[in-house]
Amino acid sequence: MQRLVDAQQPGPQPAGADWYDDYKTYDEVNTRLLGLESSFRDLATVFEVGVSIEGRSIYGIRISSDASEKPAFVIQGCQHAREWVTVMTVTYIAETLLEQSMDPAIQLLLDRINFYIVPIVNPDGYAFSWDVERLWRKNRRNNGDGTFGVDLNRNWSYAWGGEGSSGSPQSNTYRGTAPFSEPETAAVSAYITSLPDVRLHLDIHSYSQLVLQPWGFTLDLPPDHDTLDAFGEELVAEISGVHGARYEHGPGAEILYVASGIAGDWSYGELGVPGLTYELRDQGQFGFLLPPEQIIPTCEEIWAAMVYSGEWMVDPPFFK
Ligand code: 0X9
Ligand code: ZN
Repeated sequence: MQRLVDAQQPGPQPAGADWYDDYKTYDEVNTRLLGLESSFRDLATVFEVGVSIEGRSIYGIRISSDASEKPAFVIQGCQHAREWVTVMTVTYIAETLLEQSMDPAIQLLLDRINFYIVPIVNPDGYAFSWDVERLWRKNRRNNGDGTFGVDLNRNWSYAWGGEGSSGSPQSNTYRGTAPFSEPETAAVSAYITSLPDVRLHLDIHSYSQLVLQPWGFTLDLPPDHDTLDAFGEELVAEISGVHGARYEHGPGAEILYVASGIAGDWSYGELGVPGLTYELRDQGQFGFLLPPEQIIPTCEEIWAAMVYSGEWMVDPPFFK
């Protein structure tokens, strides 16, 4: 609402509105989360999910209108270091929930849902991607053989070790030595497990413009395929309604490739809740090096899907 008012008046933009004009570091994102917490004391709490292998905190922000027990909606970004637009988009979702908390539709979501939002699951990899190697993907585990890194999105416990993951430490899809061998996935999964009534878990990646439903580890269709597929269909429609970007949806194994030990399969297989993997912009023109001008359009289109998801989540056909 505030944005509408501002748009009609000449003068400065709302404080910090240009923050999404360019990518932000690990420290800058954390500072932003803390700023949101102090601007919205009644609605937001920053929490530490755990600590990375190099000792960086993995922060999340809990957003809701009160502290009561409610269905939980978990959104995480940046398991893969080089997927920078996911950090901005996941932070934007948190910020927009707060900024628009007086809008009746958003207020209703905040009354009914506890949002748990973690923009950077892989802080060491993210820092390394800024400081040393822009296209780094994995975490920064020293594998002891001269190679570094475990692919966090092959390290989740459900169907760990299967097709589409590697046992070779030098591989970009190295699964690690055991399920949840990595402090980052161990912490995030333990945190999610500790939450009552989780109903939806989104793992945000880039790029390719996809909404990936279960399963990742097998081409077999999941028991709730029809429900999940109808949900996926609505999500891509919401996304394209904003700026016209075309996303596809379907089971990950079918429309992308088979991958085992991924976050979304864990949520669905272990917790019994929909676990979706998003692949944000673009379709390969710039890939991971998405120009900063596309950050805000990406955030805006994914925001539309989040609002739809919240409404779906509190009364989903999935749970009937
Ligand atoms: O391979 C991955 O971890 C994800 N793609 S990415 O390019 N961001 O690395 C996809 C994970 C989900 N994939 C499937 N279900 N196949
Ligand atoms: Zn990824």
